[in-house]
Amino acid sequence: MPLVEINFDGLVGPSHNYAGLSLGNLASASNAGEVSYPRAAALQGLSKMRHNLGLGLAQGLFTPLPRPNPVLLRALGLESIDESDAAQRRLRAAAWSASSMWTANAATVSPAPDTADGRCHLTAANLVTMPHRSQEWPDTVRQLRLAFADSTAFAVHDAVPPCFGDEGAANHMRMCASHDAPGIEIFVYGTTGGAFPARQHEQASRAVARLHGLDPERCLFVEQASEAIAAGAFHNDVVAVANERVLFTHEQAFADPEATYAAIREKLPEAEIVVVPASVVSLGDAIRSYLFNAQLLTLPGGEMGLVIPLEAWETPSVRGWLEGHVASNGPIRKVLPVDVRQSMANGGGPACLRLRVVADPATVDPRFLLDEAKIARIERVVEAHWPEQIDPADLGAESLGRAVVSARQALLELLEVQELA
Ligand code: SUG
Repeated sequence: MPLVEINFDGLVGPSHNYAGLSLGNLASASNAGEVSYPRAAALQGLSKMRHNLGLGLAQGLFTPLPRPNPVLLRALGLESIDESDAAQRRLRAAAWSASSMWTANAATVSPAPDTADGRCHLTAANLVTMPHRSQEWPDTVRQLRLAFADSTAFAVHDAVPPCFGDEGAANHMRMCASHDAPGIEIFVYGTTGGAFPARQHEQASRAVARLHGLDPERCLFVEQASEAIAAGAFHNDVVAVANERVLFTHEQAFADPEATYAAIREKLPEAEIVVVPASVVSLGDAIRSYLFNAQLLTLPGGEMGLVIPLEAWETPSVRGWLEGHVASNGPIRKVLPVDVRQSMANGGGPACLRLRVVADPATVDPRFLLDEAKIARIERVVEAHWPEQIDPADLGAESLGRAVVSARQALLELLEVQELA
């Protein structure tokens, strides 16, 4: 079986809530304190998975991580907390976060054709910039080692040391003639100093490239525009997305756009770079609507489709640009809006919800791969066990904690992945 792109979506966990934990993520900040709907959120995610499977694409799933996280609470001395202390309540909320749903931040992936040893390499992301995300990687790496246990096909690395922040695939793009051909890998880092933290450190990107055995001649290290970070693009995948020979980007994504495009064209002459000008879609509209946090996918017929959030379709400047692009015969031939509003309200669009792995599906543990029937069975578990709603003020309630733990347990049983319990 040839190498294909498999999208591994993170299932929205039963503790999904809006605690406003992500500085620099405008959606998370503006929805802080709102009531969330974990059951509806997980069903929205599953219906995106079914949608993409229905396009004829390979689809996988990662399970939510253990929440509330007893390891974090114990390590912080917060097994019981002082309810009058806002800082303690915030740390407790971190231990309840369902943020592992955004699997674009789970790891950086270099497929086999790019690496020195001909295996697909994955490095879990340390996510150190945000406390609620920094707890993810040890559990993520366990899951990656289970899903990609075939060591003839995969190498799974621990996260790089926490002195250098790493946000995984959200700050990494791969371009190639076709998924199974050798590609160029583009690492996008930020520099600190603006109003909001730059989460990806250049040295983390360079470490990942070395660990994966990439050819330095086929790597680019590119700086993200500081205006983009200041405007709320806390990850590069909020302002740019690549697929095979196409880079789809906002004009203000990179610190030096022209030099970036030239370097890409030099390394990949067939590259097609589609730039959306700020005069047509402002950086603000791009970030609010998540136009670029889209899945740019090669459909089975060979043409490309763009899976966008409904919010993008509902933004007049964005819709106008997309309609014009499709009418002008640009490389994106189909626009496919999906409803992931519950995730969007925390800053996670369709592209955040998935980790792309180019591999032969036969080498992946089948428990992590989906078909229509399995999606239907997961939906039944979600309907029966996921809380209908969570008010962030309820985080910490014992009965809610028990419900969240047993909901995840029901999923692990269904998928027969008890090793992750
Ligand atoms: O890290 N939101 C996530 C969204 C991640 C989006 N991922 C990509 N762009 N690839 C984040 O900021 C919200 C948490 C909260 O407020 O409860 C949050 O973590």
